[in-house]
Amino acid sequence: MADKIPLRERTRLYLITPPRIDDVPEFAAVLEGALEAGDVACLQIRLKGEDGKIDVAATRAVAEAVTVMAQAYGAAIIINDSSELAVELGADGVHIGPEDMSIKQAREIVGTDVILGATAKNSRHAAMAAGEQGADYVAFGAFYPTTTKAGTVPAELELLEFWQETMELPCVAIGGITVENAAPLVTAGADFLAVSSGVWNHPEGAAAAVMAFNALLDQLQPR
Ligand code: TZP
Ligand code: MG
Repeated sequence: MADKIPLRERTRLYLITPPRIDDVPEFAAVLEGALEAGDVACLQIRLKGEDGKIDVAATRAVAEAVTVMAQAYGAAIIINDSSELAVELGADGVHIGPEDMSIKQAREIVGTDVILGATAKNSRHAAMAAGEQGADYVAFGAFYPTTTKAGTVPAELELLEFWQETMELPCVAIGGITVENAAPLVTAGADFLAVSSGVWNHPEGAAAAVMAFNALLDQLQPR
């Protein structure tokens, strides 16, 4: 009997913090409940100030409150925007967009042991360039409308299909993802689903959302 073609690994959940966290201990407790509820690959700490730039103090406060706990559940901590802060905080990774710095520069700052993620929006060219410069994953989106980030561009499912069929580098789908609309992204080829409001604003709470996402991901046949 011919060997079966190995399937890619099951799609995993990639959490992004809510855009603002006023009560850090309360957030840490909600996060712990969510991590207890099912598999979460990582938490990206994405907190910006009024100017749209990283809120360093808030990012530091949340990282200090949740890193050890999240890592105990096997979830990596990824810092948005700042390679320097990711290094200073001993984070597992950093996520860089085109307005932050080049992926090459980011890799030089964080070294080889830190996960480096790159925003690729709806561009396979940007994603390939990021891969060549040393990114460990690329993020495509926004697949659905979102109020969490302004100025997103729409991305199509075909981008995930193309990437999964032709590239080794893992891809993350992002933008307005909920338990209800996630399935096509998984079957199209997303290795990770990056979700903010679909978890934190879930009507039954974040833990229920993580449980429901995992039930869905367990059941879907990856491409
Ligand atoms: N990048 C593209 S869409 C988005 C980011 C950071 C926001 C993701 O948040 P949500 O609430 O899951 O749409
Ligand atoms: Mg950024």
